[in-house]
Amino acid sequence: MFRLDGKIALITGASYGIGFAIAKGMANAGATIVFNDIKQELVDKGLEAYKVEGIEAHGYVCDVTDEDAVNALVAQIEKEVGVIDILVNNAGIIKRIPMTEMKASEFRQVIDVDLNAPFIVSKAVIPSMIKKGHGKIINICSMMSELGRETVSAYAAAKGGLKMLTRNICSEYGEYNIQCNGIGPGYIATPQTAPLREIQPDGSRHPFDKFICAKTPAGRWLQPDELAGPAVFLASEASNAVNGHILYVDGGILAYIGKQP
Ligand code: NAP
Ligand code: GCO
Repeated sequence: MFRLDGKIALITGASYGIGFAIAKGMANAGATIVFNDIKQELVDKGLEAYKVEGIEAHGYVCDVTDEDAVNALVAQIEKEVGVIDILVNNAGIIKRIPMTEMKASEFRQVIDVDLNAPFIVSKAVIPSMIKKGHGKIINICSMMSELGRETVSAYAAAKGGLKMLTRNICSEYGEYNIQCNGIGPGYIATPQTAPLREIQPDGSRHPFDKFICAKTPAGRWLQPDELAGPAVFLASEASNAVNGHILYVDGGILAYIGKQP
């Protein structure tokens, strides 16, 4: 029941990072992998990286915030690959700026990629999922779907909204055998969090690196590949009765007060 053979999975923003790791896991479970990125050079790099893993992926250039481009992408995928069975709304950005110093345009940009785009892409794939009689949508949420912290106001607002968009897609389309769930990763070692792990000029660890390790019961950053199993579960028949759920894959951060300094 955990296999994805015969299923077509679109993972947005999956040339590298969490999307790439989730795509690898889904490919190993039998899915056909389709991904997009904003730049052709990144799509090409991604195709190479999938090939190294023995995965013949399908890559497309598409900005997920552009509704016309997304609708054209889904039509092209349906023509060239087939109807999308599994959608992972993974593409995302973050801007770490104190709120009172953040421009409204910067706030809007984060909301556009992290919240508006999952709406746009989900809206584009749901009609064919309804026709096909099933579908799986997985939204990549965050610790910031539940918690705030300094400098990430736009990101937290977007990821909090994404949690409720997940629940609303579940509510509105569950009757068509479409399950929409979220994955809430903890702190994962990817390019997006690299600035939080930079070695300081004096050779010491970044204060945030030490902070996160104290907040994670296992005392470490998580790896992208640790998200693959939960994603395969939510993409498979094994989760057909799971809907509107945010599965936190955080190593226990949300359960833990943190190690005493
Ligand atoms: P990442 O390394 O920054 O990768 C993000 C990917 O999304 C990149 O391939 C990026 O492409 C793509 N992307 C950004 N804007 C796009 C757009 N408008 N259209 C298409 N693709 C776009 O991030 P990550 O750490 O893998 O995170 C992936 C997802 O997990 C994000 O939604 C993030 O918020 C979430 N998340 C991350 C963590 C973590 O600790 N890393 C934890 C919780 C949740 P470009 O390179 O061209 O920009
Ligand atoms: C940050 C980090 C986090 C992670 C992730 C945690 O600046 O706090 O980037 O937001 O990306 O979302 O779940």
